[in-house]
Amino acid sequence: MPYIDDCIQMVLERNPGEAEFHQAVTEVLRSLEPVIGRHPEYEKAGLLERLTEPERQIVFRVPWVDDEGRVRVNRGFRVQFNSAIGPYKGGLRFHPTVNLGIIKFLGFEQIFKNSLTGLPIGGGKGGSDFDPKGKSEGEIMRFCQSFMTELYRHIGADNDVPAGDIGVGAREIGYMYGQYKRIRNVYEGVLTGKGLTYGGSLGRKEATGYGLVYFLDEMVKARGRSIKGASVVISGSGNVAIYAAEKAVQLGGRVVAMSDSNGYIYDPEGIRLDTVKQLKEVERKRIREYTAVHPKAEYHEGSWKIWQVPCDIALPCATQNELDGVSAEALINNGCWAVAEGANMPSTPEAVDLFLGKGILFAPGKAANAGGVAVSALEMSQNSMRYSWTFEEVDAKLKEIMTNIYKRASQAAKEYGLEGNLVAGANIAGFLKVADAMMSQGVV
Ligand code: NDP
Ligand code: 2IT
Repeated sequence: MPYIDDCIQMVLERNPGEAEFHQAVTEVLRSLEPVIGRHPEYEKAGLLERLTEPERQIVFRVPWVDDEGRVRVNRGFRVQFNSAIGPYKGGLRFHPTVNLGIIKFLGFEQIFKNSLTGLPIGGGKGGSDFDPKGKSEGEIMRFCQSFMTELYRHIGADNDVPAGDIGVGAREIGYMYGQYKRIRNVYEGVLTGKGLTYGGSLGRKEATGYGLVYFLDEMVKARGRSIKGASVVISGSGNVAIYAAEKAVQLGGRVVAMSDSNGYIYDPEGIRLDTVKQLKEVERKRIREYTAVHPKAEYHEGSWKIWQVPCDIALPCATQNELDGVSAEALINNGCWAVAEGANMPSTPEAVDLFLGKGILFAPGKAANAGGVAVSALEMSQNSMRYSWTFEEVDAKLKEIMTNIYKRASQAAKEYGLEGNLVAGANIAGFLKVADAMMSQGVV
């Protein structure tokens, strides 16, 4: 379709060198062809040109002093991508691979994900190329304070509400929240994923992983299958991976492998999550240490090799493009029948094509990992009300939201003649709400 081809071409030319952003935009725009076919008015309104250009991009210097007294300089980012349906909302990522293209891909995905939740949140993302690994508590705190000393002027409870992502958890959110409050002298829900003593929501820590498995459960049930008795491989051992594993086990699955960026552990009897939590959440150690506690388990170098472990269900929960065509083939040949993405864009386009082509049940990240941002939106609601819900109340809402996302995505796929294709369904369903809001609000 010429309009879509032209828009993709324009994005590639205007954003040179931003491979992940190109990848995310190309996937979404291609899947919108049937929608644009039915809505010629979108072209006249320049809707896709506006949707692919962030409303605002902020890049800033983050100077801080390390424990040796040396001055270090990192780069900070906040991309406020789309506010058609609500204040910008999306995480902050601290990882050495962060650059503007990565933040733009994540911010772009966030628009559709947030729309799918049914809650009033726009799309944004931010972060820094700061590497938290090997830094002292003091260095982490000083970095977070410096980061917020610039970011505070661009965000606010009704304007832009960041949260965590890779390398940003409750500890970093706490330091950033403290600094925001100190500078602005207001006590407001400007960040989500906060600690429970200062405005955090019960269930936020678990939300992305639990939500992923609630979505997976809906998807497999619709095909008459079950998580019960299934072997599950989960990449990563961070926030998303740990709570995906916990919920998968609660629903009768057996998690046999988990990883970090160095390698993976394999425990055919089922990975002991209490050990993983202790190693990762408390001691901040490498996953290989697991075998010191459980000598019968194996450790293998090379995180990507985790996809060679035979399993029924694969849950990529580490990072973008961690599962390529070769890994997808290995999974399929070993009998894997369902894949649900906890990470953002973990499967390469080749891998996605293979899964869809071979009839593997496939849940794309922007639908399946939306539970985290959904509970973030519930945290915003609780902060506005100055009230908090119980864990059970939040969990029940999360489950309902994930079920509704599954319904929306599968319904949209069906409506546009792509039954069973949740990639297209999620993109279309997420897009339609944002498109309608943008059309109503005029050329802005
Ligand atoms: P964490 O920082 O808690 O954990 C990240 C995990 O992924 C770690 O085990 C890390 O290993 C591994 N990892 C990171 N980068 C790489 C890499 N380049 N190669 C291999 N492994 C890597 O982050 P989260 O669990 O919060 O985030 C994981 C994914 O989920 C990300 O894609 C994020 O965008 C997405 N996501 C997160 C949400 C949330 O609420 N937190 C919500 C929705 C999506 P190591 O320790 O070795 O770096
Ligand atoms: O990718 C994501 O959805 C997140 N990192 C969570 C964002 C949020 O605002 O909770």
